Amino acid sequence: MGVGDRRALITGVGGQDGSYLAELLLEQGYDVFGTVRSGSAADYPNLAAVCDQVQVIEADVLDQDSMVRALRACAPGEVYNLASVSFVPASWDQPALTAEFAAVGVTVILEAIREVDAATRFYQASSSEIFGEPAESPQSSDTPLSPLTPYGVAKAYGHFITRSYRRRYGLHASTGILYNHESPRRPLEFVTRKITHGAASISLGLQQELSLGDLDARRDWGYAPDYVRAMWLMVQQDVPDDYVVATGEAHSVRELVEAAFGHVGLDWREHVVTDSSLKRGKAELHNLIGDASKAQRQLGWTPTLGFEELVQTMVEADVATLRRQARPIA
Ligand code: G4F
Repeated sequence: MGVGDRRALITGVGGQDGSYLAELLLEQGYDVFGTVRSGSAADYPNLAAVCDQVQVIEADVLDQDSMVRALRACAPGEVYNLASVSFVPASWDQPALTAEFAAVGVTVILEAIREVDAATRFYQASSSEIFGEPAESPQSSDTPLSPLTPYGVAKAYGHFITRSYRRRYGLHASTGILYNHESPRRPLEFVTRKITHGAASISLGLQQELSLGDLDARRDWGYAPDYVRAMWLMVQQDVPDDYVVATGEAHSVRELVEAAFGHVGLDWREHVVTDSSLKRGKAELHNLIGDASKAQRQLGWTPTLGFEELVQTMVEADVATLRRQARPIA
């Protein structure tokens, strides 16, 4: 297939990752299609820069007929399944719905691919949450799964069913076990964006304090545009496989707060309060650090942004957005 013939379908195209992936594929000369449950590209702020280039199809990952129709309508060579609940605490409030989207939905798409064109390449968004309480640290794609949260359990199903279809039916189906990946497009409930937006807002006098949960919690945080590049690289390989995508460095929430507030010249201790209702207690995950050496070796993938630069990029984006919003309309 020539470069000009390349067509890709992204489920969850309106989210952080979907929108960055759409931009990357458009740059590579793809025709990009995205499924949304309803509405048009213009309803998704993350797609603002590319909304007239991404062709949106209404389809539901829980409805196989609608996925079959979507695949027939755009005949993609590559399908990226990014549709899922993504906020982990919400998965405790809606565990069955989480399982439907993050687990059953994967099977629906794999079945639709088998029905329409089994040569279609498939990417499944797995997550470090599938390691839950890991038996080793750092984790690689060989580390046994031990999920703890409903989200992690559902993602583990999606991970295994993708491998199962790869083996049983020979599908070109890969999984990316992605560790936390952030950007200015991260919704505000996630801790990175909550902190960078909070620091920006306090520095502009728009907010006084910021409530957070466990400051000692640690995560391996990377930059979302780097991680969508890894997704694309996986799908370009001759042989499908599973890859960990991570920076290999963990930082605490306290370090994140220090970096964000420091960037706007504030002492975080004067503004951050802890709220025990935001702590996850026994549901908190520890020791999640990824070993991305296989992705580095086989895909030639390396992250471009380190922790400090990531925080700086996000704080600066939040300051710029808040300034723009505060400006009176002429
Ligand atoms: O930003 P978080 O909510 O992300 P979490 O739960 O690690 O999940 C993210 O990464 C996963 C791995 O890639 C994805 F699968 C998942 O979809 C999502 O993208 O929380 C990060 C850490 C946790 O340890 C949490 O306890 O920050 C801690 N934290 C401390 N205070 C807080 C807060 N998290 C949130 N959301 N809000 C707080 O006030």
